[in-house]
Amino acid sequence: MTTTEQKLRRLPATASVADIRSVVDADGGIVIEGLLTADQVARFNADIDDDLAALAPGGTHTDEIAKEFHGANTKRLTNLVSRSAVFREEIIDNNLVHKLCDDIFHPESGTYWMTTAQVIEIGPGNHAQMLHRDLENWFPFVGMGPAGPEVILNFLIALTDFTEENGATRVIPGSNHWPDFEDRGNPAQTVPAVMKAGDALFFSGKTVHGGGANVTTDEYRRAVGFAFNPGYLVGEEAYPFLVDRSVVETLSPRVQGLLGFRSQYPTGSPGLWMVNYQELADYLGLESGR
Ligand SMILES: O=C(O)CCC(=O)C(=O)O
Ligand SMILES: [Fe+2]
Repeated sequence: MTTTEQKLRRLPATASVADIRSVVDADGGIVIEGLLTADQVARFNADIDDDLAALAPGGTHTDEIAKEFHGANTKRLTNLVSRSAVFREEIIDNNLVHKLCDDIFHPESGTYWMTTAQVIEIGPGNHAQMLHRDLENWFPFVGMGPAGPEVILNFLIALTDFTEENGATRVIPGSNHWPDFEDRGNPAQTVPAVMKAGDALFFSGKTVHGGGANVTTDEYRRAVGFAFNPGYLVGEEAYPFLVDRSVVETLSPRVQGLLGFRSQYPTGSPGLWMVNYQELADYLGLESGR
């Protein structure tokens, strides 16, 4: 069980993968300070400002629970790959992001790709999001508890400073080890991920968390969350139908792979997401990275 009130640990983005990994394995999440530079944050914010302004807050889901999860005064902007060059060329091609995903996913599942990426802007008065584990999207893994494989790794980068008052993400350190993943804990067990813009909360799909309540009258807490699944799971966003070919051709091989423009080779499989048992990127005539 977690010790309540245990603070989230923090390391700079220059820390070793082994050091970051040991904190994530123990606590389920960590704040990585300075994952993005101030310049990257400013350029990414500029890329998405107009699209975000045009978006109305609140979920469009017809399912009431999904709508509640979205947040009444929360904006969620998806398909970021098409919207922002900074996102597709810098943020999801960041070396530390890939080193951490390689380290965690490669031994267990062999491969990973991006399941979703969204800007999440929590506005004044928005209630706290229900506590959850991100692996609940792939239900059978709830029953496997802490012994199950890692099925989602999430990076949530602050694009404005995160304070406890403006809705910093709440996390229950150690909940990645709880024996029963039906147990989502309670708000008193959570701690806020207080961060400067450019810092990232990196956490396991096994860790209980939720967006915090924004109790300010005039502050907007903005983040970009992007998450990865092993290549044997179906992602949340259907990138091959969203991202234009002309954009795909400008991307690095590893980002093409994240977005489903290359085949997946999970451990134990000769390949998934293939064309006639051949590499998808060859079929598409994309330069081969394998
Ligand atoms: O906005 C946040 O702080 C967390 C959002 C989240 O956990 C989710 O949407 O799955
Ligand atoms: Fe979540």
